[in-house]
Amino acid sequence: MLDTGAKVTATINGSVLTFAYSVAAGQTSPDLDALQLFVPPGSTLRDASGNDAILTLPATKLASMTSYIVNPLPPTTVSLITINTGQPQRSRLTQIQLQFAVPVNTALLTDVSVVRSDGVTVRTGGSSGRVIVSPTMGLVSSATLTFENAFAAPVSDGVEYGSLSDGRWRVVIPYLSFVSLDFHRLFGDINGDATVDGGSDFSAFGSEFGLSLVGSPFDFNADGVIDGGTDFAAFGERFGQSVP
Ligand SMILES: [Ca+2]
Ligand SMILES: [Ca+2]
Repeated sequence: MLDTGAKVTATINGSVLTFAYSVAAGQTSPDLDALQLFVPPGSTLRDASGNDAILTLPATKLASMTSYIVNPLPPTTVSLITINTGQPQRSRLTQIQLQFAVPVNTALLTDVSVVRSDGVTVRTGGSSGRVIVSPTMGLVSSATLTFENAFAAPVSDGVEYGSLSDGRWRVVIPYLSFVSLDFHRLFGDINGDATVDGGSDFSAFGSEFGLSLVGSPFDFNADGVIDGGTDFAAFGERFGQSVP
């Protein structure tokens, strides 16, 4: 099994195993690698003394010995980035959608990072804040990024209750040669002008205060209620402030 998703069949000639790999449509790899060796069920592979073949991959991997690039994606692959499904609010930043100019195998999007201007990084497989790419596999024309913390922790430097934390961020995907423009998150900023102000933001908060609302941008701790303890306190802390 290769990292393009291809399964390669070996042919045996005496003591030599030969693998032939033909690139199929949609297969890409920034550095071709072998992920797994296996013998099909019902088959055996033994040496002349009857010992089963060792099916662990050598420590020196294919990718570290060679640099075969399969169908490199153009740097223009990401054609559009949409934050919060296009809503202006940056009070809770819970979703980023990427559109692709050519189909992308999302199983290969293992290096997606969202990086804050001070260096805090939320990444796929991160040990603290994590990016979740959806769908997890398949050739697609768009993918959605959401955020969580390792071990189901509610808060980390980068992710608070499913939203990126306050600050200026950018999406970085080396595999697609992509770095986005900056965008911000500031809890309380309902009109997306990077300030929590008395006009639109405060009056919008007031109109939801005390209500039970699923997915409200004013629900700081995402518990379904806009309350005085957590949510209003978080709003008050930021009142009059701007994203640097
Ligand atoms: Ca505002
Ligand atoms: Ca709440």
